[in-house]
Amino acid sequence: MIPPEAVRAVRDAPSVVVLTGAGVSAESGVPTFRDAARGLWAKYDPTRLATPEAFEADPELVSRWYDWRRERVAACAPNPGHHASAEMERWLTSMRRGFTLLTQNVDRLHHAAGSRAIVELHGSIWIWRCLGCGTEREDRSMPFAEYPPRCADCGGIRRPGVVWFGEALPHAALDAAERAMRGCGIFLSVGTSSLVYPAAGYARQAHARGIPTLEINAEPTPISPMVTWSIQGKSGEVLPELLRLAMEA
Ligand code: BJW
Ligand code: ZN
Repeated sequence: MIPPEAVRAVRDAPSVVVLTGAGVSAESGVPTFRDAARGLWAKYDPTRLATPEAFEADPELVSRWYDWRRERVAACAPNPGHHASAEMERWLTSMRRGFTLLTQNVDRLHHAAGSRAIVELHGSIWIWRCLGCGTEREDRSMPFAEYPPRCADCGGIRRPGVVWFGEALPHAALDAAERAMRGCGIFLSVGTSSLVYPAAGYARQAHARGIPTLEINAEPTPISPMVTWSIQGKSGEVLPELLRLAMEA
C-alpha cells in the first residue's frame, strides 16, 4: 500500500516537511473544518463563520461557535497519526536531520503528542486576542462567562487567535514555513483537502522544485494528480506504517 520508493525517500531525505490538516485530528474525534458545524450549529456554514465579517456582524454567535468547538477539542486526545508525526521528528532529529511540521490545525493536538518543531499556520483556538490592547493569551477556561469574552486588562472584546478567510497568516509562521521549504528534501501532505491557500500551495511549490511529494488523505484532493505518491487512507494508519517501514529500511 505504501510505495517502497516513498519509504526510501523519507528514510534518505536530509529534511522532511509535513503539512497537516483537519483529517489528522478526525480520528481523535475532532470534526474536520468542513464538518465543524453540527447539532445546534448545523444550519451554519463554517466557511462563513470563520471570517472577520462574521465576527464583526455577530461576535456573540461566532465566539459561541468557537467555545462549542473548544469544548469538543478539550475532550479529545492525540491519535496514532499525531504520535507518528512526533516520533518521526524525534527519529530524524536524533540523526541530525531536519523536520518541520506545518499544521493548519488549531486544536494543538500535535503539541499534546509531543511534537516540537510546529508551525501553526492558522493560529490556535486556545489563544484569544484582545481587540482593545492587542494582548494575546492562552485561555483554556470554558465556557466563557460572557460572549464575546472580554479582556481582563482593558475590558475590550477578545477574538479567537485563529486566521480567518481573507486574513494574512502570521508573519512568523510564514517565515518559518518558507525556511523549512527552502531546505525541504521530501514534502508530506497529510489529512488536508488542499483547498485553502497559502497552505495548499506548499505541495505545488515543492513539486515545481522537483522535490518528492507524498499525500496521505482519506479521499482524492486537487493535488492528488500532481504529487509523486498519493495514498488514500487514514493518517492514523498510514503515517505509523510509513514511519515503521522507514525506520526499518
Ligand atoms: C482524512 C481523515 C483521516 C478525514 N485521515 N484524511 C489562492 C487561490 C484561491 C484562493 C486564495 C488563494 N490565496 C488566498 C486565497 C483565499 C483564501 C482561500 O484559500 N480560499 C479557498 C477556500 C479558495 N485564503 C485565505 O483567505 C488565507 N489568507 C490569505 O491568503 O491572506 C492573504 C492576505 C495577505 C495580506 C493581507 C491580507 C490577506 C487565510 C486562510 C485561513 C484559513 N482559516 C481556516 C479557519 C481557521 C480557524 C478555524 O478552524 O475556525 O483554517 S479555514 C479552514 O480550512 C481551517 C483549516 O485549517 C483550513 C484547511 O482545511 P483542512 O485542514 O484541509 O480541512 P478540511 O476539512 O477541508 O479537509 C480535511 C480532509 O481530511 C478531507 O479531505 C478529508 O477527506 C480528510 N480526512 N479524515 C486522512 N482519518
Ligand atoms: Zn485588552
